[in-house]
Amino acid sequence: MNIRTVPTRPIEGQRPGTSGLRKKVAVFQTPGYLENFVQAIFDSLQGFEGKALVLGGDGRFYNDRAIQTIARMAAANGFGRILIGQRGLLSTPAASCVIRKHQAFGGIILSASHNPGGPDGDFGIKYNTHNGGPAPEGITEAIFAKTQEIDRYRILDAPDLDLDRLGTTELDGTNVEVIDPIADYLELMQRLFDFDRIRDLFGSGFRMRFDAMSAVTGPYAHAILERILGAPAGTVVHGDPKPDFGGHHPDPNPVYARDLIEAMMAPDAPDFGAASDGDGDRNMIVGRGTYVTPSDSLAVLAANAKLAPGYAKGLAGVARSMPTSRAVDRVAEALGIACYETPTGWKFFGNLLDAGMATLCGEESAGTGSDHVREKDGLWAVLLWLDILAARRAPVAEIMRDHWARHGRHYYSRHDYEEVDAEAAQRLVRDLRARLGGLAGEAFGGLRVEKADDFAYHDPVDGSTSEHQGIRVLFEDGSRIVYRLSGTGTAGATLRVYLEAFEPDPGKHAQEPQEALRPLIGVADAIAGIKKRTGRSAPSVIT
Ligand code: VG1
Ligand code: CO
Repeated sequence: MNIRTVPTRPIEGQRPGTSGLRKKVAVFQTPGYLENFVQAIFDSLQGFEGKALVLGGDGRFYNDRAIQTIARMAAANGFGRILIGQRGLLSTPAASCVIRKHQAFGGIILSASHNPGGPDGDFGIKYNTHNGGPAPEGITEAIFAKTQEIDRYRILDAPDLDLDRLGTTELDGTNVEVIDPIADYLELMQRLFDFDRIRDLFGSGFRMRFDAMSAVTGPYAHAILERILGAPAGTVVHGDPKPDFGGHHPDPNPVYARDLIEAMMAPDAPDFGAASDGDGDRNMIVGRGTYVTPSDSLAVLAANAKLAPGYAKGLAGVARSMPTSRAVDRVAEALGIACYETPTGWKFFGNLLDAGMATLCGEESAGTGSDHVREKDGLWAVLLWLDILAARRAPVAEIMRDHWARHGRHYYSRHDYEEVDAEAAQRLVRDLRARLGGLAGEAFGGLRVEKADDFAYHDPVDGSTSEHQGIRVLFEDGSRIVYRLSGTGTAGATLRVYLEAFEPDPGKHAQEPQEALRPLIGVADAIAGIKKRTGRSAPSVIT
């Protein structure tokens, strides 16, 4: 077959964000856009000749075309094996699992995760390294540098691969293996959790609703929850992956997964509800009549992990992204284990997991995971919850009340101002940064600032430093406001404001979070001038 070297020129704006390169589908469809970025990935790597590459995505629009192109380029660049999920599908955590299990050199995951799909939606691509985790900043910056000097890419002239049929074919000396996207992942889950106990739970009449949001987790959830764990058919809803996610915004939060929230708040609600995002790495947990915030979920999982066989020996440590509430910190303290605070984005957990310093990690954006893979893992979090529920046989609401009574409650909410004017958003953050030195000691509506800073992370494993990771304002009463700009959007800027207030008194644990946080919400605007600067009277999404 024929390897073609195609001349090209650098394309602006190919810098990966919080989690890979994300752009509108139309941008990815412009000639050379995908090819340039993929070649830049390969150009920034060394020693992959003859080795394996894992390739798969969340099935969104353009997934199928991109896979064909990337496979031809990987073969032309000298990979020895390419492992592709059947029909081009691999959830992000399953891709991480496959990379690790088959000791691949790395993997390319096609997803814009929680961003909408379809021809007018978003597309994304990211590179994961040998440990199965998202490439750290050093590599993503090297990829970006290569995109700025690229002058050719290599691709094979070959007909399309048949991705529907399992098995191995050859592409000009490279073995292409179309693999079952579920098998390796399922095997791993069976090692971590007590499947018999969960089967008994379902057998006892326990009812669940899992909303796959027409995204990649559907086939995994059908197989694991319904076929293997014996949950009744119909437990999984929106279980067919669709290129446009059936018009859903595949972000599992109370706003975009409203259906599920309504079902869980109804008088005949199931015992347990959950949802996952476009690429299957996020999770939302809901009990009957009870929404569990991701930060609380992380804390509860950390406190109860020992009940699951995979974690029976206890946790080495826990880690959370900086804006995530400090509920898990209290659990770590009670357990006598370390708690690490990292910048937003799963790539920062990789070193801690590899070094055995943390076992469980989580983010307020509905990402939870452990050292079983190097990505956050939506279905894993749901299975860990199920295993805990099967062991404790208590309703979710009771588990939450117990948890707060023991550790105190962290009222928490995130307010997003989506697609605001990028210049105005950047100015807001710049101006805040300039005032940081003088904020300590100032009082806003009765709340006195104890400390304010621009979060910088010093990785305890590799010694690297990542600066400007979000502005923190800490108050004397233990409450906190964090401001940061999203790194995953594709239009304008998204300002995220994270609000947290601690309440130790069990007599005050039944408040509605927006009510409990009302004073802090006012202070957040008073400090940063959000309404005036963004021209928005209210956030676009409150979670
Ligand atoms: C968001 C979340 C962050 C998460 C990232 C990728 O980033 O806040 O916690 O790791 O998305 O998640 P940002 O920069 O927009 O705040 V996923 O499920 O979209 O890969
Ligand atoms: Co995701």
